[in-house]
Amino acid sequence: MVTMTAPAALGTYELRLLANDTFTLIGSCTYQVGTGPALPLLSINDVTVTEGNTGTVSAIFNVTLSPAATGPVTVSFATANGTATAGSDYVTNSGTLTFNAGDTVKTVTVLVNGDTTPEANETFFVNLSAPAGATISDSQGQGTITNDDASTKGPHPRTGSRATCRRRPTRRGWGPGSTCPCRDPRRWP
Ligand SMILES: [Ca+2]
Ligand SMILES: [Ca+2]
Ligand SMILES: [Ca+2]
Repeated sequence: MVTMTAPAALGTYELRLLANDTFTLIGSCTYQVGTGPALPLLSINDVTVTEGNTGTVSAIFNVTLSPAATGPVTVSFATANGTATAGSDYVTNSGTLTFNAGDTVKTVTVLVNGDTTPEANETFFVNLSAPAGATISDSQGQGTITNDDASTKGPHPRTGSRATCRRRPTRRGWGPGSTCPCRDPRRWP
């Protein structure tokens, strides 16, 4: 038996067998050093949902495998905060997707919590990692939560924002001539 180490450079090579005493060519064959067939690609899309005021709304992400594989493909997924916060704005989700032979699309559902709090539009992410049987071409889906709550408060005296002030009035009340007692614009959400 002959064991050979393949050359590092890709290409076509010829293997020759020579007689030990006369260096006469006894036989030869060609062989190819290559990368093998390319793995299929995984990607995830971006999703926008309107927040709602109660219960949850589903943000459904599509994870796409292209082209379809002939064997099983798996990939892990996990949510991550952007400006939105897990636990209050949306529900954390993570796990593993399995594509059987021929499957091209799997979904990841993230539950977005409704509320009546005036906020900016907020974002979170679904990240793909640890693929098996495929490579990742787009690892991050962005979820955008469109806020649908208008403020009932007047504009902030300094910033002009119409978002609700989270600070409570003191025992003396909100103070004369002002819709908000905030001295610090950073306290205005
Ligand atoms: Ca709402
Ligand atoms: Ca919210
Ligand atoms: Ca809101």
